[in-house]
Amino acid sequence: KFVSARKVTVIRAPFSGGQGKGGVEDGPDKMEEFGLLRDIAELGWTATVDDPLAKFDLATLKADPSDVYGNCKRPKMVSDCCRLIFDAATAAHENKTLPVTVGGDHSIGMATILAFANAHPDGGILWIDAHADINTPSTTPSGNLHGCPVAFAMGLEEDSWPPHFDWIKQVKHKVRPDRIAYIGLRDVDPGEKKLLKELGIAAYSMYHVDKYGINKVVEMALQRVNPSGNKPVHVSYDVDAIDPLYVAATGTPVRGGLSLREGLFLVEEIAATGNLAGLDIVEVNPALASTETHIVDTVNAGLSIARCALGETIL
Ligand code: NNH
Ligand code: MN
Ligand code: MN
Ligand code: MN
Repeated sequence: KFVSARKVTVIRAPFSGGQGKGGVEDGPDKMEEFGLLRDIAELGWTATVDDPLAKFDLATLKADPSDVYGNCKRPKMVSDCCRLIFDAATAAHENKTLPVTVGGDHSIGMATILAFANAHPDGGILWIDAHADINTPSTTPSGNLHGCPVAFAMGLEEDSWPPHFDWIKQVKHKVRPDRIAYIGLRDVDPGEKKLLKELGIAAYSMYHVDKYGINKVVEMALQRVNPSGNKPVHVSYDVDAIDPLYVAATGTPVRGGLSLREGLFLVEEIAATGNLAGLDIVEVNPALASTETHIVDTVNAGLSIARCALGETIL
């Protein structure tokens, strides 16, 4: 419908400047090593790979101590990289392909959901995460921009932004608060709670998953962001939404998360609507594993998310 002829654009985002830990930049390599492109082809999709950050020396950029603004860490690096990912995702939407952006940390979500909203102003976004990632430069407790992408894509509290992000102010269609819903939340900062309430954003935490079950939660979330049921949907999937039992190799694990099946079910359910028009898989950090099994489990969970999104079913 929104994607023609089963075409995927894999956007590589080996980016770690949105947070302090090393290793998350190896996410795309590991996902490819474990068979991402093979899996995509086996499901009958044709993939083109885009590597918008290839021209940057990311390690040197990350090490630049002058790239700070107030409490925000690496605003120039995050902005420059996000701008290229925004362009890559925008091109993917224009070409009617399905952008599958592989991180990297979640700061790149500001680029992918902004590109999606700008290309599909009536589309809906599901943010699957233990965290709400809606801190602004004035509320962020850490200064890590991977905790802020939703706020940037919505244009919240623009006066507090580092000037590097001025380009976002020129983007015509921002993410609207009534077109995004969260699933999996269990670690939300005080400033974020306030924003979620004030803006009336649909947020389904682990409490709601326990209370209603994942099936009902997905149904309610889709009803909020895509009430007509016929608009495109973007899924921004932070693998830390899934419990660290299954996804240990990630930067900010929080216990009490989605089971692996709940985490895959929700993507299976969205795929079944035929409305999926964008996907991010982020925060796979192979360096944070304490055993080889952690790496295998985490990367395979990321691959399973991709396969379910592209229509794989058990039977
Ligand atoms: N909320 C915290 C912050 O803003 C943690 C964000 N970490 C994430 N987000 N992994 O998904 O720093
Ligand atoms: Mn599109
Ligand atoms: Mn996140
Ligand atoms: Mn998270």
